[in-house]
Amino acid sequence: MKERLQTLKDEALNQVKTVTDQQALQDIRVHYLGKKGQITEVLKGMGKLSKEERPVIGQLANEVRDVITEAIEAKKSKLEEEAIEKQLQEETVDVTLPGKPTQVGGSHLLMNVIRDIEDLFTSMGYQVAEGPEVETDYYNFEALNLPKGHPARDMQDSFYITEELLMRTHTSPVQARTMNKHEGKGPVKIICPGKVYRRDTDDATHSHQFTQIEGLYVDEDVRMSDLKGTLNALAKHLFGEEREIRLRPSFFPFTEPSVEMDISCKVCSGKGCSVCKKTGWIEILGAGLVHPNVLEMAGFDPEKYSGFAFGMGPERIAMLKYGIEDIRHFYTNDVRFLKQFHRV
Ligand code: 2NL
Repeated sequence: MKERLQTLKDEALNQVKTVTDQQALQDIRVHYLGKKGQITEVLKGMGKLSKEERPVIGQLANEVRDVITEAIEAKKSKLEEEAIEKQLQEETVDVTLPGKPTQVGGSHLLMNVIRDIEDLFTSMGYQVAEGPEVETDYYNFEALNLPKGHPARDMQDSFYITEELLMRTHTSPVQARTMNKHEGKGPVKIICPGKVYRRDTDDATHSHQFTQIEGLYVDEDVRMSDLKGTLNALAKHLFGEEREIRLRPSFFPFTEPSVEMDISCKVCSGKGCSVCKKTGWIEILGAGLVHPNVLEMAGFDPEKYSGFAFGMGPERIAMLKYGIEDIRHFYTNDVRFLKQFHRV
């Protein structure tokens, strides 16, 4: 039995020495020290021994068990340390490596144009006003001197939700609503940017959804000369000090008189080129003095108050300013287009 124990010890220590993973080590523990293990097997045979031999073998068996247990414990710690070390090696982060560059977005070109115009007008004492995109027939048409059956309604066919509700065709209803809130007392000085909708077939110059920015100034004694001075400041702010403006008579149902404003062509300095269609002038916006009917419907006394209004399309401004040839670029959102105009 002595020899058997000695062999078991050598065998076990040898195996512990060469083992490289924790599960195999656990298997060795069970094989030698477990309830049905080799040492227990030896101890079971103790009954056959003489009284003298029993304590000697018992002591030896204990010693062998202790030695194996110790060896296993030591190996276990060693394997655990090695595992942690390996993990540390594998999971090291080199904080000196350069980071992955993050994609930084920017505002849309149309937003830049709108903000630029807002900045100019707020610096002149205007407030920015917004309103609903789903609008009533009353505010979208009626309050703007476009009664039911008016032929000019055909020019602004829209998307109807019900007979009386539609996607707004211009931002003018925001101005009518704001005037109403003032309860007949001026001044009203607002600029209204936003999305508008028209039933249209999309092409290079038409979109069923686009943006507008309209301005309105109502007070006592507002005149055509006030409008002209304001529009001149706008044209020079947007396109440069060297630009001249020209007002031509026009028609809008909500203004009387109505005008259209052109700016002098920078490409040919007024001599005539393809941009200005050989006229030397480029049309930018529509404007006029607020129609007395519109003032009256919004609760203002047309005998006491007068006002001017104007409206423009930020898409058109951006296309002229940056030479963009297709309005669809604003809405197809190709980042290669958009990122050219990102502002920091
Ligand atoms: C254009 C022309 C215009 C207005 C918009 C307006 C609003 C009220 C009263 C009177 Cl509440 N007028 N807006 C006036 C003239 C022209 O827009 O070509 N826009 C793109």
